[in-house]
Amino acid sequence: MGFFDKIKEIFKKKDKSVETYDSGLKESRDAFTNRLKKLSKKYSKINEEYFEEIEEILISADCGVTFTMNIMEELVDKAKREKITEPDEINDSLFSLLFSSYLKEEEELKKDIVFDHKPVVILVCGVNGVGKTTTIAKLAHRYILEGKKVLLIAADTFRAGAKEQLTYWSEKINADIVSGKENGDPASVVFDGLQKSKTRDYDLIIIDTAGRLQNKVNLMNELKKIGKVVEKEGYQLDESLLIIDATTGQNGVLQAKAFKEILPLSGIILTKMDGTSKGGIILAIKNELNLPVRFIGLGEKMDDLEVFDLAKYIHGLIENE
Ligand SMILES: Nc1nc2c(ncn2[C@@H]2O[C@H](COP(=O)(O)OP(=O)(O)OP(=O)(O)O)[C@@H](O)[C@H]2O)c(=O)[nH]1
Ligand SMILES: [Mg+2]
Repeated sequence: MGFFDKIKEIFKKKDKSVETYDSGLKESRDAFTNRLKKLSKKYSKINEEYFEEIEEILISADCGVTFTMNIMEELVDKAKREKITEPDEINDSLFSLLFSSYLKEEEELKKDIVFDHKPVVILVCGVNGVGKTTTIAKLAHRYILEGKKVLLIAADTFRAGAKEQLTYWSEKINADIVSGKENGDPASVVFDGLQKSKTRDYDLIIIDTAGRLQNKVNLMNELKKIGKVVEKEGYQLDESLLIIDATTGQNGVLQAKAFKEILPLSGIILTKMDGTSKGGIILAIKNELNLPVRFIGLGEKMDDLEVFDLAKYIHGLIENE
């Protein structure tokens, strides 16, 4: 059984989450798998040009140059070694090379938030407009539906209207919220939030932050100060999650490198996957950052956030071809 068939076999019964992946990955599917399929129809036997076209597809899917070059080398070797000449067979080998080594490794990785104490405290960071506030609302919504009590802290005091945006979502999803004055000290908003939390029994606290990487020193100080307040008040920062907008492609990888220097990250949430054909960013992140993708945003609705699952992701890439 080829790699494509194996993945399809896993998903004979589609649940809602598989459907969200399938519909959110439509653009990536068109740009990646469907292009590969067309390619295999165009050529009757593989040759150097065929490999060049595959390389182009990987690069335009934003898999990253280094990763693409490594994969191409392995693919050419494999074709020679196993005397593969059929385009379809090469495409199948490509998928195996791209994903199968990860599939095993992925199964052991922690993805969802672990609620082994109360409250779990999460800090969310990322540059302007990547989807921090919306994703926080989606995360909160997810756990509120599971019966958890959630507090949101609007520590983005920098951008006008940020507090109102989070307040809007908190009302929609029934989360409590603490916010402060515009241009006030973000750490003191966090302090206020933690005081409130001492009188209530929250399962989860999520802190929204301002995304100004342009001023790295300020941001670093701000995030450090937030971390200190959390500890001083007797809590621990359980997770620091970085939001990356998938439509920014390789630029997102650079942002992650910059944030990694500022604070220890526990993982990445990749947003707006539905609005891009550059699905290969997942592979670039895995290869260059050594940080797990924990959740993936596949649309603008509150339930369009899924725990990242590589097998579902691959299924989304190859479905309906
Ligand atoms: N299509 C799509 N849109 C998304 C997704 N996640 C967020 N968005 C949209 O991205 C836009 C920006 O989202 P915000 O949550 O305001 O981003 P932010 O990082 O908080 O922005 P700042 O606070 O200005 O730094 C909004 O219009 C969201 O609806 C997603 O997974 N898919
Ligand atoms: Mg925001």
